[in-house]
Amino acid sequence: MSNRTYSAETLNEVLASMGVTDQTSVERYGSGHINDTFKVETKSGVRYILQRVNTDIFPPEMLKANVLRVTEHLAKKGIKSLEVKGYENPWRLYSFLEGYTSIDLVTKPAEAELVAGAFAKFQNDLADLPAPRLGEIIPKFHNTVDRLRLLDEAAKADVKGRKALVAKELAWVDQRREEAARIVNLMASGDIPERITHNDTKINNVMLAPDGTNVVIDLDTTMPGSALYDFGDMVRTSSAAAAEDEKDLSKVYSKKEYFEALVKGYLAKAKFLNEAEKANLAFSGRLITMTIGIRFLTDYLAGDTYFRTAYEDHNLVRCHTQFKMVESMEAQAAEYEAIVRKYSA
Ligand code: ADP
Ligand code: GN1
Ligand code: MG
Repeated sequence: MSNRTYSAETLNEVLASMGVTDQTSVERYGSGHINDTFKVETKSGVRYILQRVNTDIFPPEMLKANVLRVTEHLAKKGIKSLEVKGYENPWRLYSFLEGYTSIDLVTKPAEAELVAGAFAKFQNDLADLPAPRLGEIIPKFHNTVDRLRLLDEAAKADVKGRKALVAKELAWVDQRREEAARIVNLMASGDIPERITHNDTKINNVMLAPDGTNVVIDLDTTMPGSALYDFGDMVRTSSAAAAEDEKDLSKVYSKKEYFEALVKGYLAKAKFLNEAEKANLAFSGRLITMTIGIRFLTDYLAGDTYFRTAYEDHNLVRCHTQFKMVESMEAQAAEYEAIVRKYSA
């Protein structure tokens, strides 16, 4: 996705429509791949996060309804969450979470434990959200079978003539197709229940404060899903030894001590998990990491229309890191399963 630019006039008009007129600066912020995020400073010292939702990806009205329901539910329970100050589609304004920071990479096991606990608590806090069912913002979001279908379509269409460049990557995927349906099938059979899940449990979607408190942000994909999707994406991002777009693959692997901290932090708070969910925790890390890698590869083949990229091969670089992470998890599968058993006992 190309970076959209907005004139100062547009940004000022948007802010005025949400009651903010004393801004001193409005600057691009964060490292998300989808929305356009800005930090707003004002004369009074009050700060905001202004976001333009990517409407090519999100159905804006459903998204607004979901975000308002989730934030209001959490607020009612006295749980600190994003505070919506204005929402005029496709723009919205949040209070800036003062004193909190987000990180892109775990550097100590305690951070992984904290993040896993934060997402477990988030799932628990939303378990009693009154009916109706939350809108399914992006259907089949983590459905690996469907992601494979989309990869096959993109390879067939080959709009950028890049298929020949990724023969090795496509063969890598082919060797792993068999396991793609496992979670989808367990959900269809009812062995794994549908829950309200976050679905984008990247480490930078938890804001951390020095006193150990945290706030789960980026609620755009909070919708019905599987707890395993959330845990799997935590393993992808919070057990990683290097950034999602690290080019030196010798630096990319899944760190066992971070994985253990994730399991410990998650199981300490996710008391609601059933046996089938627990039995697939380690597997979910491999599956979701492969799935996100498939999505990067698909976007590379499709001409980089979905994820924001900073250079020509960015999506392919991201695909390589994901596949390397999967290989690392595969190599440690027996140890990872043993860790899950240790904390499930
Ligand atoms: P994206 O969907 O593009 O990932 P996010 O909602 O995660 O967008 O926001 C991007 C980044 O902006 C976050 O990782 C975080 O660092 C920062 N951010 C988002 N909301 C807030 C907030 N309310 N207060 C402070 N920082 C925020
Ligand atoms: C996107 O918006 P952001 O950067 O938090 C994507 C996730 C991917 C992630 C990969 C709506 O998340 O699914 O896992 O990039 N979000 C959407 O870094 O597709
Ligand atoms: Mg984000």
